Amino acid sequence: TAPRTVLLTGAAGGLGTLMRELLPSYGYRLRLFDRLPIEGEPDAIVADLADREALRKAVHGVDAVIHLAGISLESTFEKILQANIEGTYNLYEAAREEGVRRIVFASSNHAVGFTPRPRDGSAAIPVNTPRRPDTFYGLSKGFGEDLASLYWDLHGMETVSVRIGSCFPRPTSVRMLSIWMSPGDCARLLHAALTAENVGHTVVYGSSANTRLWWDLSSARALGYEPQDDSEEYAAELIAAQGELDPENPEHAHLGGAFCTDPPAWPY
Ligand code: NAI
Ligand code: 15L
Repeated sequence: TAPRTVLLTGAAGGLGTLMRELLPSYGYRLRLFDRLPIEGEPDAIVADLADREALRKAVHGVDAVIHLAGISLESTFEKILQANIEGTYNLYEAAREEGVRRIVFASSNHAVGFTPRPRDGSAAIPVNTPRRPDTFYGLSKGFGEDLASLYWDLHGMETVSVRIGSCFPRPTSVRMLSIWMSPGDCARLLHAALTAENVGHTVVYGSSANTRLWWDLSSARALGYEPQDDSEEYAAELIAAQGELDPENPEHAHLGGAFCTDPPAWPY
């Protein structure tokens, strides 16, 4: 089949850069969008999510959108409001106006970050666990999920909201052993989210098949996602350097980790 054209917002960021490398091998033709220019990509659309006209042109003629753009750490409410809440609304409105049928939304584990982390033997966190945002950032991800739900019910636009754990080339903390998603598995999950039929609005957790997994991957697997990686190969080294998670340490008590105690700040 002909490659599908997909708009990738946030294409200049960490995850966007990894996905620019991996997604074309699935046959996608990517159109790139970010506030920042991307070296070697003169055709990328350089615009802010506040620019509705630019968004409208960006989504014109695409088959689907992968929406990664936004503030990816904690910030002031005003900045989160503009980039993540209004920005995501602007993207959905542009997509509606241009008839785009499918969006994959980069939600985050921080939408439910104050959920106690499962201890040994306790049940995995389900996708329908109550929202417990740990930051204004996490709150904005809950907004995005509900916006996606509204646009499905009202306008028939489908979304897969992926509550991403930690997607980086390798896990760098003991917490990440439970929620890490390898870049290869991320590309597999995005491909499944773009191609599965009749998703309506589906919420999934985004991670590899980690031995120490804290959540339920069944809704992701139901899309056809088959994770290939497991963080366990990094476990011995990380535990030797950092120790096991400490039940007495508040930073280790919840899914969101340090976002619940001392959230990392968005630098701009
Ligand atoms: P990042 O911060 O590296 O990339 C975000 C990109 O969005 C940047 O290139 C930035 O320039 C762009 N951006 C920010 N505000 C914008 C605006 N107003 N208009 C246009 N572009 C704007 O973040 P990363 O790690 O690549 O994450 C991508 C997405 O995935 C984010 O939405 C993040 O919240 C989400 N996510 C990522 C996780 C991870 O492990 N990398 C975990 C959970 C969620
Ligand atoms: C996120 O939502 C952030 O965007 C990412 O930078 C990581 O901090 C990740 O969560 C995490 O929880 O490790």
